Amino acid sequence: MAYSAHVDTFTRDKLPPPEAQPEFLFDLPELKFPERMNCATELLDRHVAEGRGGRVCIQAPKLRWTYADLQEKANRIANVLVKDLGVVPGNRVLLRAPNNPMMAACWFAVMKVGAVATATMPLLRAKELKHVIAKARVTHALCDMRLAEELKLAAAESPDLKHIRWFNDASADGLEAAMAKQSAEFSNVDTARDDTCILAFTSGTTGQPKATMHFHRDVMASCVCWPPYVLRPTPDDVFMGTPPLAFTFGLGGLLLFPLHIGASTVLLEQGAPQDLVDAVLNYQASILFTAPTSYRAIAAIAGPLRRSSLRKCVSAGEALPAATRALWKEATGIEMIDGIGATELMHIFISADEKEALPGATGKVVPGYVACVMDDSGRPAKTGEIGKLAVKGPTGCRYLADERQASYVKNGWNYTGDAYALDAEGYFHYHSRTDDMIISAGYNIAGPEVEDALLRHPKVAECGVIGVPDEERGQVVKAIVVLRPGNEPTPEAARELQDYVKQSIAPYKYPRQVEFAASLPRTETGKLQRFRLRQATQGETK
Ligand code: 3UK
Repeated sequence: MAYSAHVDTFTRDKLPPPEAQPEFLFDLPELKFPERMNCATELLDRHVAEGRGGRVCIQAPKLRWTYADLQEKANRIANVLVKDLGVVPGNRVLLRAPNNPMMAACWFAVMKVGAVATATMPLLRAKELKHVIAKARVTHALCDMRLAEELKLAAAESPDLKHIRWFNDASADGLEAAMAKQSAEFSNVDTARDDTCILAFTSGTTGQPKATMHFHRDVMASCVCWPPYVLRPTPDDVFMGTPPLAFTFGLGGLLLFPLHIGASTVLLEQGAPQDLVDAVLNYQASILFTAPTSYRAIAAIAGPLRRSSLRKCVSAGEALPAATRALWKEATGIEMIDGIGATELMHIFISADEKEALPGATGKVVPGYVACVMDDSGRPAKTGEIGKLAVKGPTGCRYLADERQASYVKNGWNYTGDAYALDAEGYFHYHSRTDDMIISAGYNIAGPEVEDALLRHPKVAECGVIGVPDEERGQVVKAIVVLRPGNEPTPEAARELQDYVKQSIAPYKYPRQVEFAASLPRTETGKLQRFRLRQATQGETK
């Protein structure tokens, strides 16, 4: 067996068998990694070693850390993990905090000791945390004191989790006090490029969340594909955004990519629209990462961002409606960078920069990856034909001991579960999740297309479109609409929206049912939970 630094071999033992794994591609010269590498050395220590220790690395309210500061914190935490808590390489360390500098320092400490970071979404409750702890066989946890309650409940029922340290905690037994007693030096564990270093749980809109496994080389691969080829940041950029660090969209965009290039990042615990606008201006942020709905909400108050420091805006997590792209451009003058990524593939693999952006399309395949739209028999579909998106590249799906591996990976391809069409220019056009396609009276209708039409109506703040069972047509299109303030949810308003859709797209796609709601159910990562909209409909008495 190849070299591994893991003493605790749990993650290696739980890898899917080779034949169930996707094919990995390392054609780009930047992807020829050495056999041994530790991503913390590459992303953090390298900058200090090369004389950039004095550059700003992380900012947060009332705080500014240089690269040398972050290295010192991470080293002290690494020493606490090894010397006080007995962590050995390969152990799973749960991390739990809002996006803040200590969370980032803890993440690097886990990399440095050769352990496996298992970051959890701040909103998870004890029951969900218990599942994560059991599935990942978590032995240690570092947790922001303000999120202690649910973790304490989960820990009480999790015999494997024996050591917890709380941070952002001034008490004598808090992590900060323990750090003060430790050395600021640490020699990173010499991990193998294919030692697992993170377990990222999928948001799990249905069924139990799956744990995806990523190696040190996957972390680095995510830094050398999409960022330099599509985002093209510079060391003077200031990164900012809302996705949690526990979500690989946030981990990459707000921690890995800025550090890889020696730029700086602003970590914010609050991501409401006004917080973000204020923060962009206060910190002179130049690159923003958030989800489509958030851009839509910010657009209403984005006036001050026009001609500000902001120059690049990245949208991911769900499809970017052309209507939202247009709204943002009108408000700020900035053409957004859309990109589809997945927890299974670590980060973005189809995208277009601000110059290549094509409204309504996600973009082209990112260098390092290949992508294909497959028909039902697993052969490439014809140009323009809707099929299943399949992807291969330097990263790919490895579920930890999960039989659902076989439905994500087939014949070496990663099937993301999205219905796409590829045009003659190489642009990939998103239609819907494959299991969300609405079939009404024999027509295939993609909810997001109807949503895009509705979002163009001035009364519509947000909407979700689903198929609901119908005796005559199989399914009918139903829209759940959140109106902008000042508009009444009347039958006339519903008719107005229906007529509006009929005039902008093929009339058979119009929502035969329109329901008004005060808000829509979304995941912590900004995804619309269509299954909850469908459940709500099934619960109704007709
Ligand atoms: C959907 C999109 C259309 C799509 C993610 C960037 O979202 C991320 O990961 P998840 O595992 O979800 C993956 C699924 O989300 N999706 C994401 N982005 C887009 N659909 N256009 C988009 N731009 O269904 C995909 O299969 O939560 C995104 C980086 C890292 C990520 N983990």
